[in-house]
Amino acid sequence: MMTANEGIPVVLIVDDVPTNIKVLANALRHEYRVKVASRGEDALRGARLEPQPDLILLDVMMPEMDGYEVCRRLKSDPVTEFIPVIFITARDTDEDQELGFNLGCVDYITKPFSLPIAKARIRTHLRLKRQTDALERLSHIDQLTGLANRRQLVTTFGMEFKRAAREGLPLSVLIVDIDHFKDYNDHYGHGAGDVCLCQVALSLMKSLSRPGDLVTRYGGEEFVVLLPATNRADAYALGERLRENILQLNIPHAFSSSAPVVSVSIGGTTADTLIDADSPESLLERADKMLYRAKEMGRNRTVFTTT
Ligand code: GH3
Ligand code: MG
Repeated sequence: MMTANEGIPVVLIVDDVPTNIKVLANALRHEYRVKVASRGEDALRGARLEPQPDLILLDVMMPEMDGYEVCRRLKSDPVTEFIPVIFITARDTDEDQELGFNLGCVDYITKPFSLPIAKARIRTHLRLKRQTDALERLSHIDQLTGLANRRQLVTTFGMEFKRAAREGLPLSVLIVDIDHFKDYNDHYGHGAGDVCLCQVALSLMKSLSRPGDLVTRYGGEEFVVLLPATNRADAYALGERLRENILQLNIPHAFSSSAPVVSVSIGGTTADTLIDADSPESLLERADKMLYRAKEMGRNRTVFTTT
C-alpha cells in the first residue's frame, strides 16, 4: 500500500518518561516520521500498526512491562520480529548488554547519551534496515541461514516437478521441523534460537550429497528438502540421516520432552510416478500431514506416506 510517507523512515520511541521522549522526538522529527509510546503494551500495538516502524528505540526500565519483555514479545511475533530494536538505558553492565543482544536487539545506547552520536547510530541502523529490506525483496536466499528461501523452492520445485513427470522419475519431499523450538527460544533467548537455526541449517546442507538435492528454509523453524530422482526407501533413509546428524550436533535443550538435545521431526512423501492430480502443493501437503503425525507420535522421528 502506498502512503504519503512512503520512503520516509518511521521510528518508534518507547519511554515512560515524557521528557525523554520529547528530547529524542525533537531531535528526530525533521528526518523521520516519529511515533511514540509510554507503555510496553502501547509499544507492542504501535509496532504492529501501519505505518510499521523501521526502527524501535526502547527504554529498558519501565513500570509494568520492561523493555526486555517488550523486545521478547516483538521478536516472537512474526509481524514485528524483523523490526530492529535499539535499547536506550542507563544500565550498561556487560550482563545487561549481553541479555539485550541475546533478546535480538541490534544496538545499545547508554544514558546519558550525546544526541549527535545517538542520531548517527540511528541513521546507520535505518540504512541497514533499508538495504536488508531491498535485498529481501530480490533475494532467493534466506537472510539468517544462507539457505535457499521459499521463493527459490517454488521455482525449483516447479522445474523438478515437470522434469520428474516428463522423465517418469520419482520425486521425494521432506519437511523438517525443530521440536519444541518455542520452548528453546523462551528459555535460551531469541539470539540463541537464531544460532541454533543456523547450526541446523548447516547440518542439513552438509548431509545432502547429490547436486540436484535442494534444502530450503521454508519459514520459521521449518525446512523443506527436495530430492529429485529419489525413491521412497532412499528418501526415508536420508531423512533418518538428517535427523541423526542434527542430534549429533548435541545442542542442549533442557526443555524438550522428546530428547535432551535439539531434535527434529520429519514428514516425507514420494511420488513414484506423478499423476495428474499431483502438484508441488499436493506433495507438500502430504509431507506436512506426515510431519503432523511424527509430532503426534512423540517427535524426533521420520514418518513417510506409505504409498
Ligand atoms: P513443535 O515441536 O510442535 O514443532 O513445537 P514448536 O515449539 O517447535 O512449534 P511452534 O510452531 O509452536 O513454535 C515455533 C517457534 O519458532 C516459535 C517462533 O518464535 C520460533 N521461530 C520462528 N522463526 C524464528 C527465527 O527466525 N528465530 C528464532 N530464534 N526463532 C524463530
Ligand atoms: Mg517446531
